[in-house]
Amino acid sequence: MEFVQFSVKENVGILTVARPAALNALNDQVIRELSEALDQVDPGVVRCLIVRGEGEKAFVAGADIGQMSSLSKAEGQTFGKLGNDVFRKLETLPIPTIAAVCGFALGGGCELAMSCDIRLASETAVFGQPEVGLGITPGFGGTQRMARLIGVGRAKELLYTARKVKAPEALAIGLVQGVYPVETLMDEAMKLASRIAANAPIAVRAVKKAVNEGLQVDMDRAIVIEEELFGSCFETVDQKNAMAAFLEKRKADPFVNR
Ligand code: DAK
Repeated sequence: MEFVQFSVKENVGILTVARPAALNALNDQVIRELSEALDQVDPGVVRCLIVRGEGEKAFVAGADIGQMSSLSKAEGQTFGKLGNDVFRKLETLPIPTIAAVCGFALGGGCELAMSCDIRLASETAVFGQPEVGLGITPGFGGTQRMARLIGVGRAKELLYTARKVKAPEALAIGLVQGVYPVETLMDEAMKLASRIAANAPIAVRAVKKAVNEGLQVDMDRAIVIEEELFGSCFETVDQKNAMAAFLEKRKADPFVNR
């Protein structure tokens, strides 16, 4: 892969968009490589995934404007589907995901971050959906995920105006869950990922599925989804060992993901 790197460090996967000459902008090759990298994430090994951009200036500065500028209607729709399929693959990845956003996260970059479960930002981070200023709508799920994450009124204000949001405001409106100096952002993301990775992986994956799927349906159905996932955790090695350790008043062994 030319523009996407994937590595694993102690059960934590790190996926890096690495096209710094174009501020990590997403052309179709980057999007295809992201898809390929996501296919490499093995939940048997990786318990949490961090998504980042190379360098300090940009997480991802959007879809590639040069490439998009000459698309026909049909090509635009195809490009939108390519991105949407990959971002949905990221959103529904069985393990938790954290976007570590340093610098610009605009357009497709903001949408990439919003496809992750949790967003941590650098103090220098800037978010926004500038598409209406370019004569298009957000095309990788921005209209849908932003409204769900920060509420309909706030999302519409940002989407209609194309206004950029700096890190402190992003934190205040719930677009991100933490803001850190540039130098410590990745350490903080690793700390959070390691904390997640230290919990029972089958249970953590079930929680992600319960939240994601439950939010798509009414409460009566949602609670049944939770019941089923709750039940699925029983008889696992980790459930048995952790509860036995509690009852025997001893420290539990590390979870084995079985
Ligand atoms: N695409 C391509 N190249 C980009 C880019 C982008 N989005 N952003 C930056 N670059 C390139 C610049 O062209 C420049 O390249 P060279 O000229 O050096 O070759 C290099 O990165 C450095 O950028 P600047 O020289 O502009 O750096 P500055 O510090 O001056 O400014 C900036 C940084 C982030 C403020 C500025 O680069 C900027 O405004 N970039 C564009 C941000 C933007 O508008 N992003 C949103 C793109 S729209 C859809 C599917 C998808 C989408 C929509 C619809 N459907 C199919 C319906 C998604 C749309 C978007 O993401």
